[in-house]
Amino acid sequence: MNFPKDFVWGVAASSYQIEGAAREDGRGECTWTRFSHTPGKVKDGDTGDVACDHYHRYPEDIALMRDLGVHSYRFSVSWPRILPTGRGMVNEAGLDFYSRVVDALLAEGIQPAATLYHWDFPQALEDQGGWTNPDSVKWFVDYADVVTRALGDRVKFWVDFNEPWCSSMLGYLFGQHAPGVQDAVKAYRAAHHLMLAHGAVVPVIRQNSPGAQVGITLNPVPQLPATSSPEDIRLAWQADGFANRWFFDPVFKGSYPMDMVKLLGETLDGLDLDAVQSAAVPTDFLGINYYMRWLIEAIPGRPGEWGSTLPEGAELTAMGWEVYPQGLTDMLVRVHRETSVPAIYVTECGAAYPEAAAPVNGIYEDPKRVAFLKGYLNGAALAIQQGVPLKGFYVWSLLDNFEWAHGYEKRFGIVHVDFATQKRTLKRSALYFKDVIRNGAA
Ligand code: GCO
Repeated sequence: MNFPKDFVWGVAASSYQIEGAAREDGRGECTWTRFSHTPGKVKDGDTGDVACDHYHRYPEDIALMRDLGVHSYRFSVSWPRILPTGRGMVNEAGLDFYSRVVDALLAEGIQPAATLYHWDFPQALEDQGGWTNPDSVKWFVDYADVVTRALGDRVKFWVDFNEPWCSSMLGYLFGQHAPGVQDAVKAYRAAHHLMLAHGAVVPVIRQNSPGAQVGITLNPVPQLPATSSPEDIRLAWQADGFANRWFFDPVFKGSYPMDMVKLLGETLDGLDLDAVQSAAVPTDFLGINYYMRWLIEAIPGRPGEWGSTLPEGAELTAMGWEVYPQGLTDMLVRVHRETSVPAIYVTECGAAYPEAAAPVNGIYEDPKRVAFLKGYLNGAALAIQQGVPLKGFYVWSLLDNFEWAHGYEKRFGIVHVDFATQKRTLKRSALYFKDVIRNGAA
């Protein structure tokens, strides 16, 4: 399948997952530092203290990107590296780091694509309620102002938030992510403030970075009924409200889905739901992170409750996520149909598989990841054929890295990292992606 000539091929990563240097050059504590150092929260007690040591090794990593021929690198900025206590004093050393990364990318002809928030929230502000505090909107905008003033002359592609569903629901409802809270009221407060912050920050970024493309990255997950029973169909729509519409509707319609507002009832007490109108600020693009679909089924004996299941014989990644590329095509088509956004980028897509035993002739063989990427790239190409304005595709991830609560066990990289030595070794999938970029075809 061929891609348009000007299609943007990229790789993606995020600050906490790769940088390490958790206590260097004045970086403040983030919620993930606190969370990962709390026993029992992360597999094997892993932390992002060192991670891929990208903070020191970024020249080597950018050289890898250049050798693969990638056009763009999506990275994120660590808020507490810039503002150690979340607000107030600016840590110039933190800004300098990102400035050096941006310059090094540009020197190789690689376009920087910066995400302002990919989950490493300043602990000092979490101590004041984090995203559940209405002041978080202003905290975030002030931080974003500092970053976009410093880098906005050279970075021309900005994502404000990465996956607000994860920040709010994994962080404050399920507690699987930092800050590890389990409280529905807090989760919906956090989600609300994330939406308000999106609306408030877009004009600030535009002002500081003239001519830049500005957007948000959401992680829609298709919610399909596991059977044709009316109850499964009804619950699948509810799951869609929870996972997708609760974020898509604010961003594109300026309102919350009424069916969900009714269902959530007093969980939303005290929130000014109408204020979410401000979230429907025009953006230049929408970023989609795509990994999986859910098949929704009623839970027997627990009326109104649903769970997700897998189809018989499903092929799974190491995360237990089903390999189903058609889901990407369908979701891109749906998002294009239901929103007026002029451009869409897949800002993340990729897969974890177990580490291959040892490299052969200097390459780790990862045939499943190659097949995964081929499948999803073809899924993306099919969406373009159906009229979706898909402009680029970022593979998650360049390097094996800190996979949140799974620690280092789950490897998403197209480049292998030996975490004992920090040695980088190509996997076959990196060479496959290099060919895709060179040929403009998957
Ligand atoms: C995400 C996450 C990434 C994960 C990836 C694989 O944006 O979902 O940003 O940080 O590592 O999704 O789970």
